[in-house]
Parts: sequence; structure tokens; C-alpha cells
Amino acid sequence: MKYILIIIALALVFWGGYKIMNKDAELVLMDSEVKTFVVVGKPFSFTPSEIRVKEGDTVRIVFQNEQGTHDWVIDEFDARTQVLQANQSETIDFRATKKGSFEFYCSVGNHRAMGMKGALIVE
Ligand SMILES: [Cu+2]
Repeated sequence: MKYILIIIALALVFWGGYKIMNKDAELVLMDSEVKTFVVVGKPFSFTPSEIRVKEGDTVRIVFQNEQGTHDWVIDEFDARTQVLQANQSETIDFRATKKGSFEFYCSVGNHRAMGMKGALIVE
């Protein structure tokens, strides 16, 4: 009988510790959430052309350039890739620090005017 009580007591202690550790892990995840998007570029579009995140998120853009010469730029967050050749890719991170709808675009030649743009929506 004594042993059973000790086992129950130990089980409760471990279970409590597990719950606390789990909670800490969740909080860390919430603080540093990274939202990753693969964006494919070609003449003259980005896919997807709309990206939605939450304010405070770290946004990771994996820009894959399929065809032509392009970059991926968003002025408001000071984020841009290099100008990439076909079949090159580059990954950039930035923090979405303010709410709103922001245009991302290709800064090469007249690509932006040709429709090579999209929207980052921060909620
Ligand atoms: Cu372009």
C-alpha cells in the first residue's frame, strides 16, 4: 500500500513537470514563429501572389526563380533577394513589424509594371 502511494506521488510530480515544460515550449514557439513561403517567379508573375501573416511573425521567403531574371522585393520591410537567374533560388527572412497590405514586386526592368507583383497582408 505504501509503495502504491509513493508511485502515485512520483507520477504526479513527473506529470506536473511535463506539463510545465510543455507550456514553456509552446510559449517559445509563439514568440518566434517563422512562417515559410515558397514563392515561384517567372515572366511576369509570382506564385503565390498573396501572402498572409500575423503582425510580429518572422517571414521566410524561399524565392525560386523558374524563368528569366528576377528578384523579390518588399520596400516597407527592407527585404530583397539578389537578382537571380533562371533556376536559382534564395531564402530571406524579415520580421512583419506592422499591419497592413504591402506590395512585393520584381525590381528588374519594367517587370513590376508588367504585373510581376503581389501582396503581403499583415494582420
Ligand atoms: Cu522580374
